[in-house]
Amino acid sequence: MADLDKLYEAILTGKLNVAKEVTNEAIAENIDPHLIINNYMSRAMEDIGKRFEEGKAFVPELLMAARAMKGALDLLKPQMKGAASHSQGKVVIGTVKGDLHDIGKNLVASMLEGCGFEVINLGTDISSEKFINALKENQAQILCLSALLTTTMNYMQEVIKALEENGLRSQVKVMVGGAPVSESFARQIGADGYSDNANAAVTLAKSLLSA
Ligand code: B12
Repeated sequence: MADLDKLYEAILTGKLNVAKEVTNEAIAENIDPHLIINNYMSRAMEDIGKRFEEGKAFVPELLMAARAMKGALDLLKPQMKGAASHSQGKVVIGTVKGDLHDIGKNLVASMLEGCGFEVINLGTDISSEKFINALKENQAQILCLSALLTTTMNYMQEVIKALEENGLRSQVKVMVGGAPVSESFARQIGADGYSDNANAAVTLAKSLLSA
């Protein structure tokens, strides 16, 4: 039996190999990837975040945890594909300029992919020009913007402005998220939707496209 508490512990303490080992065991046992991510992996990242905020963990520990999280998530990604038989729509996603946090954004991307969306994941530190080019190139219907810093969240508004300037605003639904982002901030900058977790992001994406 895969010991998922060991997976939680491995991410919390940044042990990549143990995290991968337990994840592979869980995959072999057909355990639902969403359960693994929501109940164990995300919880470990939340808890290392709390430790960091309390001064009990430091940047190297965060990086190790992030690496273990990413390693385990990469193994689970293919398990989440193929649930839907046809594409739900195209999504361009990225973390905005100046911001290097990508764990939450990658979770959102994986959940969307797992639920049948085609996802173009641009990475981190993405300028409005890059977002616009990717939207045009892929004719995507949804743009997902992530920011984890209070200093970078304002850049989301610049991206929305750039959409307007490029005549794309009416064709693209904009979803925003990340720890400092809120529903009221989303409304204030003119986004179409906000969610504080990856599961709700999928529901939101579906409802925006059916609206
Ligand atoms: C891990 C981490 C790092 C790692 C990032 C590794 C990586 N590859 O991502 C490293 C060590 C690199 C890092 C660096 C820094 N960090 Co940091 N980091 C964190 C930490 C502890 C956890 C973030 C995380 O991964 N959470 C887990 C994921 C799953 O949650 P999430 O990102 O919130 O995503 C969920 C939702 O928000 C939502 N979501 C996210 N994006 C989107 C997008 C859409 C469209 C939708 C719908 C939903 C959605 O769904 C996700 C999944 O459920 C946070 C603390 C915290 N509690 O958030 C600090 C934190 C964000 N960091 C902080 C700081 C200050 C920094 C640094 C400036 C530190 C420094 N002095 O160098 C640098 C900045 C580097 C940069 N330019 O970006 C501060 C920000 C403070 C602020 N008010 O701005 C925080 C809050 C810590 C703190 N309390 O001081 N950090």
